[in-house]
Amino acid sequence: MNNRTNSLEQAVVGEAMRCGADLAGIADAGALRRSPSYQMLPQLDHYDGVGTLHTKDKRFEEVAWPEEAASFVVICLAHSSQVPELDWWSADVSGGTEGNRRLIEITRCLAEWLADEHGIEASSIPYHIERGGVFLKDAAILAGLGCLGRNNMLITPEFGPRVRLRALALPVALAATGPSSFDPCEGCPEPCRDPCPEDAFGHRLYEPEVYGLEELPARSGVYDRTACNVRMEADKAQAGGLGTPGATVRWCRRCEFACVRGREE
Ligand code: B12
Repeated sequence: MNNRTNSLEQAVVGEAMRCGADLAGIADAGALRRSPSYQMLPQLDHYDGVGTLHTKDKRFEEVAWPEEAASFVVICLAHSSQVPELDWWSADVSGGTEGNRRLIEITRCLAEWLADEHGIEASSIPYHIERGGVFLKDAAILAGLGCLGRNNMLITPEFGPRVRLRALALPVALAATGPSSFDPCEGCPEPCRDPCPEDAFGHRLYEPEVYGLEELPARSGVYDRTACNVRMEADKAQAGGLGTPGATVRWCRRCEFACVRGREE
């Protein structure tokens, strides 16, 4: 946490951990609104992919958070490769995956504490951007939980990329707990990019001059979300579809598991 952090911020982070988070931090809503993903969003040709909800307007150029949101608590739940079932998607699990179900429980626990102990009415932020969700990796980076890696995922010091995220909006402006200077990717031979079955890191798609942005997907602008999504569609098809009762989708996590940071096996 930085110098400005006071006791309420510390108490919020501490309570998030008591509720079951493995990491937690606070991001400023103004900084998140200006973050790289929000700058890139209006410039994307289309916004689609596995799990995207189909609405009439496929371009989400407006931030659609609760109007009073002044800061966000970002919650991280570790998703070790030794507990892969946390990330398996099933229509029979509330929240889609066991990991997401737990994240929802943690934010509910924290929201109750904020209301009871501090009279702060927090709003649970949905996963989907098209339902008013926030870009969770940007929020986590601004909250000091890690940095953006060469596999285009949030890399934390403790668990590497093997975490999943959720956020709670607060109507009070708490001091941000980040960003941090942590950067394990500098000089790394990037083993995370090799195992991709769709070669999603194989060529440069985003140039700083075109997007007016130095902070590009996967750092150097090589991440191809369409190629990545092909694999995820295949994972879904292999399981018989997302909505099929009894079906379990095991998403590709090769770029995640190949990262050496925080690896426990
Ligand atoms: C849509 C989506 C997908 C789509 C498209 C992904 C994409 N990046 O475009 C598909 C279906 C392909 C997908 C795939 C996966 N996803 Co996904 N996905 C999402 C979702 C809903 C939104 C992401 C998005 O559209 N981002 C917008 C685009 C523009 O961002 P971007 O490509 O990442 O590039 C931006 C950032 O890199 C950022 N950035 C770059 N540098 C810097 C520097 C700073 C300082 C900052 C602040 C930001 C920043 O700016 C870039 C714009 O230039 C989020 C949940 C959420 N609400 O955020 C989960 C999420 C990102 N996915 C997640 C995961 C785990 C996966 C998969 C591993 C599959 C799986 N097992 O679930 C793969 C991995 C893909 C990869 N290597 O990036 C996790 C990531 C956790 C982590 N440790 O990072 C999230 C956060 C969901 C969660 N449950 O926690 N996903």
